[in-house]
Amino acid sequence: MKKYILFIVSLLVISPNIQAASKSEKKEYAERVKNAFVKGWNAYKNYAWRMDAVNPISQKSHNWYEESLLMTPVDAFSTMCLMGLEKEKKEAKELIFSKLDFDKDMYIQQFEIAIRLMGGLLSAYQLDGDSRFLQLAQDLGNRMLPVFETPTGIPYRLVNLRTGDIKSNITNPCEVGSMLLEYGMLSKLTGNPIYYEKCKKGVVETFKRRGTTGLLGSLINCDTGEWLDTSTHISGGIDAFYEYLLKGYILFGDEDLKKMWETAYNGVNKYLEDNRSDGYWIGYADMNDGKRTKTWFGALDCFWNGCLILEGDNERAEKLQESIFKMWTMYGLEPETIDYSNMNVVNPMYMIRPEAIESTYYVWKATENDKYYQMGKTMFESIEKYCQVDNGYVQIKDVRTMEKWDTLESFFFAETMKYCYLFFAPDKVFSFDKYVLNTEAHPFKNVWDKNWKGGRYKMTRP
Ligand code: DMJ
Repeated sequence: MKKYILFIVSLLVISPNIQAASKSEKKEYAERVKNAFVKGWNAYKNYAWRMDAVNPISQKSHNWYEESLLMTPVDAFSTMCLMGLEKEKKEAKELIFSKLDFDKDMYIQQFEIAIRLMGGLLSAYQLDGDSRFLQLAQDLGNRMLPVFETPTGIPYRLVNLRTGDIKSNITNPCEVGSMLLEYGMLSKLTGNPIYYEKCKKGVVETFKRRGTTGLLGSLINCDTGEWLDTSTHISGGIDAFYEYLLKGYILFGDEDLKKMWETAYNGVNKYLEDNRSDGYWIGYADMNDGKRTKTWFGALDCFWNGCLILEGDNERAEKLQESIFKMWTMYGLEPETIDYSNMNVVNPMYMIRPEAIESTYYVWKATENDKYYQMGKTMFESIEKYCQVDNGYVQIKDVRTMEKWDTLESFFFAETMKYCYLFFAPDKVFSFDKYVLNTEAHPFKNVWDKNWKGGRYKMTRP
């Protein structure tokens, strides 16, 4: 009894210190993440100002297309808002409002521009309040709408921003549906339903053509609606189609999306998950017979854990998180793709992608288990260690050698740094009760429904 009382007393004495230590640690790490973000931003400012993206080592820059669309500043802005970086916000805003112009005679990839630019502008409007962000988003939305004018309603991949001409009629589910959140937000915030309606039609038409597994293939012809590749998986090319069914339901309350999500979720659990003695993974199969075709898993696939958590499936998410962390720690940074049957590297690069960190963040928030907070810390530390150069951050060509790759994607600012920051940020900065994160981690808020119950679908805590 005496021992027990001593134990309780010691806990009472120790726990305020633990509390205080973790508070000061969080403060310190929050500052470190902000500094990392600013270091990357300074590289953009010094070597790539007015361009799309920076190459920090060679001190050069590049654009995605013939002319710049200010990819980095637009993608970075919502993170600046969450981090409270007033100086950087001012710099980005001045640049965006003086230089961003979508009246350009060039073809752009509609889906990438929607998630990064339209998503970034809509979120900037909600976080900052300046209506010029919304005007820019609407101008962009109007210029991209012609992609939906196809025989099936399944959008083409490319659109000319000035002429509205469209091309590239072979597409994948991701480029069909992974802008439903952005077009939906544009409809809600402008009061014009056309954006959501057009985009949803493409989603429904594609989903109607799903295989007997309930899942989608990898390549589809927009004119005929025929599949050209029936390989199904949750990786790049399909991934955010499913993510947006669930998040679209959470944000807009559209029951059609919920039904489609549930079909896809059941299909993944039945045909793609691989519950092995050496770990839980999600692989590839054929969309019609459900037969396993590949035992590959990669950096992009980690997004699935956010969906599992929002679905309330903590059990699967925690199992997948173990595998994700195993993949991350094999070399110190995750490879782009591995074969989980033998843990061989299929694609060795690390593009400074966010999905593994995003997954860890969702699992940590849902379970409140400190081990996931520790994983988040490890992931940030490895980016600091391997991706940092004197004047910024870069990607990695091969995680086995850590050879650097002199380029920095805009999602470093939009996502990778944002998820790192959220582990350490004060609670008031972000909450799933307030926001749904688009696939580029831009926070979207439901401001049209007073009864909205928050960003959670079922997210459960133990
Ligand atoms: C981002 O542009 C988005 O997260 C997208 O959904 C997938 N690819 C990158 C990050 O890896």
